[in-house]
Amino acid sequence: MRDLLKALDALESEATAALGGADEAALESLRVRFLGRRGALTSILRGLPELPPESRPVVGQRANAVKAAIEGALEARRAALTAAARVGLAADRLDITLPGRPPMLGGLHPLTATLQDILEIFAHLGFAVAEGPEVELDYYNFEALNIPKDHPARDMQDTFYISDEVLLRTHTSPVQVRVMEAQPPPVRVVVPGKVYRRDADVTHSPMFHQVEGLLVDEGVTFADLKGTLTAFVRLFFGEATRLRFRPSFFPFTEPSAEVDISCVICRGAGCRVCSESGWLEILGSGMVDPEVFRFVGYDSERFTGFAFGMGVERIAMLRYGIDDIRLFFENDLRFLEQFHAA
Ligand code: 2NL
Repeated sequence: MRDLLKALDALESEATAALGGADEAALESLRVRFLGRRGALTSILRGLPELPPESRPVVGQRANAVKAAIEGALEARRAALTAAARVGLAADRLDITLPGRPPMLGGLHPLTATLQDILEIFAHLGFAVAEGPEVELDYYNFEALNIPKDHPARDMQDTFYISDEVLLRTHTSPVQVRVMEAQPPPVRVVVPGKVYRRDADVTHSPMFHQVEGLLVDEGVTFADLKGTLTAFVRLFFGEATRLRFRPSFFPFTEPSAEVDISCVICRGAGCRVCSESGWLEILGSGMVDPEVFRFVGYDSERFTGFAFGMGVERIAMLRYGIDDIRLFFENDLRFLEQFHAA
């Protein structure tokens, strides 16, 4: 009996010590070890009937007390671990009231927005969009547009040549020549795209964007040119905008006219943007020269047409009051973020 009581004492202190430092995972294996069907306590309780009758109540009561103590220690430890876990959860808890970091939103580049607006207006006026190669033959860029070999516009200073007959297009007109070659009149197209010229300062970039337009049909007159360009200008810059058609010269149009609009900044009063003149030049235009029609095989006795060309950068600079063309190509966010639509 004395040995059994000693063993129960040892069991109690061993179990309470082990449980005191146990983590969640150890708790169950300790329960099995000390209280399980094959544990020390169970075997002592099973052996009770073998003991002398006077020892049974003493050992039995002590064994039950040890069992209760171990169960108590087990429960206490489980409660302590649960409480600790709760404290941990509260400390780590996600604060869902904290405002999120807003994702950076992209926006249209000012040149893209300007080009889209220009094309949308001409689509509304019934023009289709045509595109063509940036690497072009001399024939389409110059020859078929009535720009002879000795013309100043063909000067090495202005054109990026790839070989004798191949170059980077200096305007999008060659696309219109290709359109006319490919289809008979009527033609009504606008041609957006990149063009290249050997030129670089605050208002010139070696690569810039143009939109040209071409309309060919029977009975087309200069009045159609004026009406179409007036409609475009008033839709783009506003109904109050005034226009001025000034005589000019292009090898591929006759007669030719440059179009000025009343200054979008000062409305004609005179300011820095319009050099105090009240007017801004925004595009070139004219009636297609019969010589161009001859190159593409159109009958110039039957058909007439008008054409025009504008620089997208120039129009965007006037529209937004930008004084340096290079800002469009530096991709500085401090510049670009100012064009994000409200
Ligand atoms: C300007 C002037 C212009 C054209 C472009 C053209 C095209 C063909 C035939 C005749 Cl296929 N003309 N294009 C005509 C007049 C002016 O552009 O100052 N552009 C920025």
